[in-house]
Amino acid sequence: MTRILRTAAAQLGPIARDEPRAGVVARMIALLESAAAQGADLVVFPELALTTFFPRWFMEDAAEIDAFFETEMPNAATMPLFQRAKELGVAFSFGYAEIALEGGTRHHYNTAIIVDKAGQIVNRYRKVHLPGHPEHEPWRAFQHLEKRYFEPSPEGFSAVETLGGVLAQAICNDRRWPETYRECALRGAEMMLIGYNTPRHYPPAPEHDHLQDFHNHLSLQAGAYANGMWVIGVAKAGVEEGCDLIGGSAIVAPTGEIVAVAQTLGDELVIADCDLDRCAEIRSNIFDFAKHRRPEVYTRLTARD
Ligand code: CDV
Repeated sequence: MTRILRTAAAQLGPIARDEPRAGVVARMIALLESAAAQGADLVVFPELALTTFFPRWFMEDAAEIDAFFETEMPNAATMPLFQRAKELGVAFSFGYAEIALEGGTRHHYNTAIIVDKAGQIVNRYRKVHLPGHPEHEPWRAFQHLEKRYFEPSPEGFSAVETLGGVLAQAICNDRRWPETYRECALRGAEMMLIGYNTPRHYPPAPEHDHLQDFHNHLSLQAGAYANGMWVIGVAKAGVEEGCDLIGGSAIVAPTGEIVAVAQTLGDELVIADCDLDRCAEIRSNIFDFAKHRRPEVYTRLTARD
């Protein structure tokens, strides 16, 4: 029996600061319906898919900040997406800003979930690697305040058995870290779902701005190849509130080859048939972990110093 997941990377174009969630969800449903009409099993949306990328602004007012967060999922705004996907029998994933009440304390996370074809949330991942800075840095053309608005995940990575395979999630900056893919691969993941918001301009090192698209695909392709897994990279793209976000949403095979890639910087589907059994092409060969890995000499990888 083949294990082919027809997967759609559902790239989103810019979302304005004042665009209501209902408008964004309507755009997501349009992409979902188009993907379903093309036989997709799984539709993957980007990081912080429901709102504009708000960490670009310095804010001090808690209510103003919390307005970008969701306190429950699904909620009134996203329920139409959950319902339509269930009617169509399509699984999906998306990122959002989460407020979680844990032990009587409110926590803020940059979160992504996987929802199966029956409409159940089967995986919830909170971003591990939070880039940026915690305080206002007015010298920047725009802020990147993820370290101010979010806490890093306390639980780390997870892999879930669903859709006949094993799926894992990461969020944006996580994709640049080789540890992300290896940790998930060791947990059995055969496909990584990774949404991102990546500005073309990186204020601390503007000399690398022209390399943003290259570094994006380099990271996705290297992660896929060195771990023998499918990688679905999905952008929020285009000029959002004056900030130029890269596109380049891509589906990468376990060989590291890009099999489908976005052509625009707007709402766009990138679709490919992902045969999960192809992971063995790499994992039973050059990266056969059981045969060739040497964890006993990798002692620095989990040590603090
Ligand atoms: N949303 C992100 O995590 N963006 C970061 C940038 C800005 C450093 C990224 O790695 O793409």
